[in-house]
Amino acid sequence: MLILGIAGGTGCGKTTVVNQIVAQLPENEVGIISQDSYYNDLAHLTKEERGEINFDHPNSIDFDLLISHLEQLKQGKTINKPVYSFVEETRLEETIPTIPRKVMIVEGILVLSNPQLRDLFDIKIFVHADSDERLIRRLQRDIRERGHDLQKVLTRYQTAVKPMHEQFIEPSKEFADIIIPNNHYNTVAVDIVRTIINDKLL
Ligand code: UZR
Ligand code: MG
Repeated sequence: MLILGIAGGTGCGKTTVVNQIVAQLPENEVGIISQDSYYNDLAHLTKEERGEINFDHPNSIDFDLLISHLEQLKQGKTINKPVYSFVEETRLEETIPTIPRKVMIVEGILVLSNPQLRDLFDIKIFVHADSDERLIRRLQRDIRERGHDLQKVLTRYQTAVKPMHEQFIEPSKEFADIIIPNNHYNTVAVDIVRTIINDKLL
């Protein structure tokens, strides 16, 4: 199994990069695990209480579960991946059975910040986009897809997203093997990563 870790700040284009890499590979050879699925279970809190949570701090992620799932996949076992709802801001009851694939991609803002998780990656990638570019993308996405309003997105950006980015995400860049410049969609970089994967698959 080849495990890729893909990190980068909110709105840097991680999801797009992952989708582009995957699109060119044989469907049954790749699996994707998103850090977003592993937010702590907050079912015991009210919606108001959940609104107070700092979702950009490493403590908001169940890294133990993510690491144990990855280890099980490495051993050839199927895992039950949790499902997180961004609208409800909590983990749902259902899980998704996820089988091990030759290539597993783990993506999320903080996946290079956790030493134990980082150790499981064969290739570590950091996707870079400037913060103004990322804020624009974040605004568009959260309003369109995650049911937030302009004021909520901006307040969260100032109080949590930006400070946590500076404290935990940006410093994790130094652990990357490859840094992808992604202010504009970067086809060449995606081709390079895909070539590396194909090379390892053979
Ligand atoms: P990406 N996030 C939410 O907006 N709502 C939640 O319920 C849980 C997380 C955000 C989180 C982080 N921060 O910045 C972002 N907040 O999802 C990470 N607030 O996702 O890498 O796709 O931007
Ligand atoms: Mg994403």
